[in-house]
Amino acid sequence: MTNLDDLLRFALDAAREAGDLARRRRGEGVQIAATKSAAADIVTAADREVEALIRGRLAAERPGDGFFGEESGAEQGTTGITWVVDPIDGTVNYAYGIPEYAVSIAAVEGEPDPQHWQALVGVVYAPAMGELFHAVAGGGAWLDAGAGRVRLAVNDAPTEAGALVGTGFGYDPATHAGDLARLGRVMPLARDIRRIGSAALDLAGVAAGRLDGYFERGLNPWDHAAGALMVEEAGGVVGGLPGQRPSTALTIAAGPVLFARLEQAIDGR
Ligand code: LIP
Repeated sequence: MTNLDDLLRFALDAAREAGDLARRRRGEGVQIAATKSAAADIVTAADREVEALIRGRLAAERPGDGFFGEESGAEQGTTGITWVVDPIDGTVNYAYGIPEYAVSIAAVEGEPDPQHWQALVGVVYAPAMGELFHAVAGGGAWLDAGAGRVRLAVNDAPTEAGALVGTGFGYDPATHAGDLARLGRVMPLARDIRRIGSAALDLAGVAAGRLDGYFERGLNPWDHAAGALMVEEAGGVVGGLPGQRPSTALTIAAGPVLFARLEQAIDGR
């Protein structure tokens, strides 16, 4: 039987150490190490160093677990647990000195595929903002900030003004027309939108009630693995294409009432 407390303890400790490393490297100056899917899709030396730190801790403390990370790929484990890691989510924010970036770490059980896995714990740590979001399956979603710990809950009471909706756009300019058309279908539901630049913090924001909802096309599993659990543990709903879980095709997160409205608007039905 997997001990959820052990998983959470590892995730919190690793996220704190990794996030503090990212913040130190940011202060020393960011080095762009490479680009990936498009010219705007950058990876910094810190992304790689932070992921290596997390993998090193896993190898030492949980050697049988699997790994699925943005920068160093996937490695099958023997325990049925896989760690899904985005070392610095919001990499462009990080490169520009915008504080909305986060280390995202999730432990999932079963096949390491978002359509099939069961998320057990999720941690999203924003070191520049001193905010540590965390959730355990069946144990709620929480924010540790300053000296306090508060339980998180999604907003699910739509107001006459409309919903505050987070979203994002892909790195590939060829995808922007479709993303903007999708946003155009959502705007009648919205009082305004926020483009925060980190899916993990968008999802944590929905869980915390800072956003009423969020949607984005083009996310990778490491972008949403931890934040999706937080939204669900905060009383929200997370999905993708109709009847599906989050995927690269689409991620939607909101309270139940707004989720249904967002799903319908995005699908254009
Ligand atoms: C980012 C996401 C963001 C999305 C960006 C990018 P990264 O992840 O967090 O929501 O709009 O295109 O995918 O690349 O910073 O890990």
